[in-house]
Amino acid sequence: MGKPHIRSDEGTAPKGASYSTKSFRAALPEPIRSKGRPAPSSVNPHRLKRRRRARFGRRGKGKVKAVRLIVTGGAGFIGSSFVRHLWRERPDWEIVNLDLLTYAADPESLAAATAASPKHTLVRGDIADADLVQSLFPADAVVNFAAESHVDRSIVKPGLFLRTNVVGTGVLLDAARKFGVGRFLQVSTDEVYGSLGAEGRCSEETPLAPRSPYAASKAAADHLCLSYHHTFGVPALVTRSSNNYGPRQFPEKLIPLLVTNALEGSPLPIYGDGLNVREWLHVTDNCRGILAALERGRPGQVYNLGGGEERTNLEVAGEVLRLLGATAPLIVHVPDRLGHDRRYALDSAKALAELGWRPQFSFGEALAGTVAWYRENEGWWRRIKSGVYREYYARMYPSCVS
Ligand code: NAD
Ligand code: TDX
Repeated sequence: MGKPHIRSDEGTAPKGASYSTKSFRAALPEPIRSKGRPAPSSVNPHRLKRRRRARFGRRGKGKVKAVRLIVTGGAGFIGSSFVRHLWRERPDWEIVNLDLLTYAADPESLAAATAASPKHTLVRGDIADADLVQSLFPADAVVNFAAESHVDRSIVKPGLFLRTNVVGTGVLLDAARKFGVGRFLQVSTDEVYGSLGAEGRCSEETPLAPRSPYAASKAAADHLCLSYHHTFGVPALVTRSSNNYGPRQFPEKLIPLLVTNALEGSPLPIYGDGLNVREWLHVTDNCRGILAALERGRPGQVYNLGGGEERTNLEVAGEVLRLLGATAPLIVHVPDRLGHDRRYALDSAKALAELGWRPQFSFGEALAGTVAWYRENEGWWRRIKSGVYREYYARMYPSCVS
């Protein structure tokens, strides 16, 4: 298969690597077996094959049925991008999308996918609601995006992060254990490794050292997933990506906040000295990595998905202003985030070696495409910014509000 088809609203032209479309079933790796359980004394390979097929591709009359996938948080920024990605790349998959539709959700972003693919069902509900979650099974696989995802909000109100990110993930794992799934993929973050100095990168072996309530809740969820694999044989695996950017990101996160503020002619708030470093990954590249891990990753494993492009926050702000041709001195230094992590950087060699994944978008080009998307979709972000967001903004950035 050639290059992925990427619609213009998903970013600018990819750098050019190709992406395999091996089918979910054909690409499945090792048979699922708990690390803790002894291997069967004699394994008949034909039986294994049958068992594997039975788990992943439930059979109809002589025909392998399409995969039934539970996606959680699939109305959020990355989750909805993943659903649209599947709609293009795996159109025969049935997707049950469980999302609480919090402030961060954008169900309209799924309208086109739903219209074009009747196999997508959006269920409004909480991943911590065990009865509801169990009612969605059986399923061939689960991909868990659902989370409270903003570090600043976790500093204001940590409890919600524990409930959704930790308890919610536990409820999903219990259901996966009870009903049996082919894969359980937990979408995680580079933040679980903690803060780096100027040098070095974190590999999957780096000990976790989360430093914000958000990061701690994600680290706890990662540990839970891997413990369910080790203890119960749930075929769980984890991807940890670096900072995502792209169209339809809620304007509380750095890049959409900078772009939309600049479009409004408002100040661009930069925390502290602005020299904190993040590694940027286009959301479509993350979705490609998640699908590759789902299909080709090994249960019990972690895969880092880093964009490979580090920038200080001041560099990002400068680039946004340049792309918009803004001449006014809009950058404003505001008080630093509590416990602000200095730098994140991932070593993503394992994802390249085992999944054949590497990012396709360059930050320069894809940031231009992202900025263009916000410029062309003013209605989308103005609607968000006119609601309760105003109160949030005034609370978080008092010095930027006149
Ligand atoms: P987001 O905040 O845009 O979306 C989160 C989605 O989860 C929303 O649609 C929300 O309604 C839903 N949700 C929240 N609580 C829920 C609950 N209790 N039950 C069901 N649904 C619920 O987040 P995002 O940026 O798309 O991030 C998705 C995942 O990727 C998260 O797990 C996040 O930790 C992880 N991640 C994000 C980034 C990033 O840069 N944004 C980087 C690495 C990892
Ligand atoms: O107004 C701001 N000013 C500012 O200087 C905001 C919102 C952020 N920042 C800084 C803080 C960080 O150094 O920009 C950097 C990026 O901030 P965020 O967009 O809030 O991202 P970050 O805290 O790095 O976390 C993100 O990446 C990892 C996502 O929000 C997480 O969900 C993901 O797990």
